[in-house]
Amino acid sequence: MHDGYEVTLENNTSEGATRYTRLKNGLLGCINDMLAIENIRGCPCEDLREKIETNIFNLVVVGQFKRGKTSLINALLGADILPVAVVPLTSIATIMTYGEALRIKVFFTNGRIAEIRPESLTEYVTEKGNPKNIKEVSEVVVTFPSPYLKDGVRLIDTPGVGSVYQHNTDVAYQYLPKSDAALFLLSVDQPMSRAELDFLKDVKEYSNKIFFLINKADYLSESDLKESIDFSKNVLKEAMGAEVKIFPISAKLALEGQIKGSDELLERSNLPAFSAILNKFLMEEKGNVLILSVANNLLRILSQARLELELELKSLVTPLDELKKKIDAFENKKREVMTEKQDFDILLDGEVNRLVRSGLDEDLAGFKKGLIPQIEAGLNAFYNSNKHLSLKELNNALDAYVINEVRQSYNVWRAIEDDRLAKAFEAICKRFMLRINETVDALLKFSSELFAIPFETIKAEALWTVKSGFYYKFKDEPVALEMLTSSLTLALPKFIGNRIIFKKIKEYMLQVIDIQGGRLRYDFAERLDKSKLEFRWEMLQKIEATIEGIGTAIEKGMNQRAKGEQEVNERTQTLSKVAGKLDELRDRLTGIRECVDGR
Ligand SMILES: Nc1nc2c(ncn2[C@@H]2O[C@H](COP(=O)(O)OP(=O)(O)OP(=O)(O)O)[C@@H](O)[C@H]2O)c(=O)[nH]1
Ligand SMILES: [Mg+2]
Repeated sequence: MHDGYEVTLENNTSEGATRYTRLKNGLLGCINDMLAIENIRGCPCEDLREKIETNIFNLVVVGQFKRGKTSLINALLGADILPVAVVPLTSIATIMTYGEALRIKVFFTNGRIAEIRPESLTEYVTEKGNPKNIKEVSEVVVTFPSPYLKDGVRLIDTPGVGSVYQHNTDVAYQYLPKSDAALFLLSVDQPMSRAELDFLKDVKEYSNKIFFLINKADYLSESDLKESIDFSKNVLKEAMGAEVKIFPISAKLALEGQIKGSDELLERSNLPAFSAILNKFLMEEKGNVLILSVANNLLRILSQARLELELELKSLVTPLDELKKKIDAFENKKREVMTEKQDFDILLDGEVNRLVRSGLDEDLAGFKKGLIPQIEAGLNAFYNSNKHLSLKELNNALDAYVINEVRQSYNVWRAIEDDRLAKAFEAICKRFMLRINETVDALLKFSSELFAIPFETIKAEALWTVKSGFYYKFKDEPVALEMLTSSLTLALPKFIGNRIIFKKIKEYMLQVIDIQGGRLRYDFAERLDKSKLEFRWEMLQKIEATIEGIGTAIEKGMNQRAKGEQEVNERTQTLSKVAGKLDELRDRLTGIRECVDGR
């Protein structure tokens, strides 16, 4: 199984990542040097540093049960960390992320977190060790020192869909919306099925990018493999409405190759070739965007610092009465900007409220409408197959059924809605940030013209801090919601028949759907409100910092002047040295920017 089927496979596994690391380190170096310059305010640089350091690429591995998803993750990491088996196994999502040592944390649905030993992993993430998730695990996070994860790549193993365990399928769905790419795994020993295609339809809807892999290629001869690929390719072409690439791999050979240090096995597994293409995609689609926008934002900060420096220089030499007039003009402009600032505030409030009403509320109502008949149908079937139970047992079983179904369905909806709201919120913030930047630029331009100083405005895409953007919070926190608990049993009269229980359970189902919907709505609305407040604070800070920066620069100049000619000369010299440093940093950043542009 070699190349030649779909693409010319380049053997440059780490080239993309290395280049990204180099550019990233270049930017971090610039940030450090900028922080050492007194004229530059630290905070925006620190935020940008955080942005680079916490950048994450989420890769979700999905597919039918037993296609080799977990094996693929082990192979990518080159270690036998996650349990694999011949029966449907993975039941909980596991997130692999970079860390100095192998450490495993289990997050439970009630918010508890426990660190466990690697040997015990099976007891939590597999259907066998944790049947129907009786241990109430929400997800597992494994840190591991693999170079593959070093640049912020996170690999997410999901349970296989389509097995007899419906709850496993639901878990897989929760991880799609925020993935940067989904790795959709097929296998040569199972021709593509209807269920696989149905699943693909959803993956297509929720995932930003899909890579198709056909695993266990080691089972087949080269000609059989080609036939298998051609078959899947045709089926996929129809499903996707376009030609797709399929990468044949063998997770088994790849892992063996890594463990034995055999390049030959690795080569045969075809995994290095695939991961090279995957890396290239990640770097180009996401890495470059990040590098460019951080570089531009830093250039903005530099350009503003340069202007402030020139303003100080000018106010060292401008005749006093002329300077006073200029300060008055600046004060007037400042008042104008302050009014604009208030308008922003009101508009932002309005937009976020609209998002809650016509985004969140409508989505929730729509979801509930579809959910009721769906759970009702399941409940009917469940009731019919459990009628033989004693009343008490029946009651408990129905109760548990409702709770579980409602909880799971909402979990899936929550993940999708979270992504939808975050994107909408991000769009609002971006729009506002652009306008704030324009206002800030106008103020800087005004000052530069007032003092006849050249000034370069730099357009930079809005990057607000990771802290405030809930968009980037991908399951970093345990689920903050209280989970549903059962309460039906309490309300039952003593003499009661099957039918009455069934009637009551239906009422109960509606209540539970309402309660859980209400909780999620509250959580979303509160998070949106918090995010809005943080964003607003940051946005207003930006304007105020600009006003203050200009004001302080002029003031400094005037104060130095009052001290006499020698002071003025010394200050002039210091400032021109700083100007040199600023220019040197500007050149370095422009270099980084060109490196990305001319990739
Ligand atoms: N021959 C061969 N077997 C493989 C390969 N990859 C995985 N397997 C086997 O396929 C079986 C399933 O592998 P898993 O990695 O557990 O599959 P999965 O997709 O994670 O399964 P679920 O978690 O149940 O959905 C195991 O017996 C693996 O050893 C491969 O490349 N070649
Ligand atoms: Mg698995």
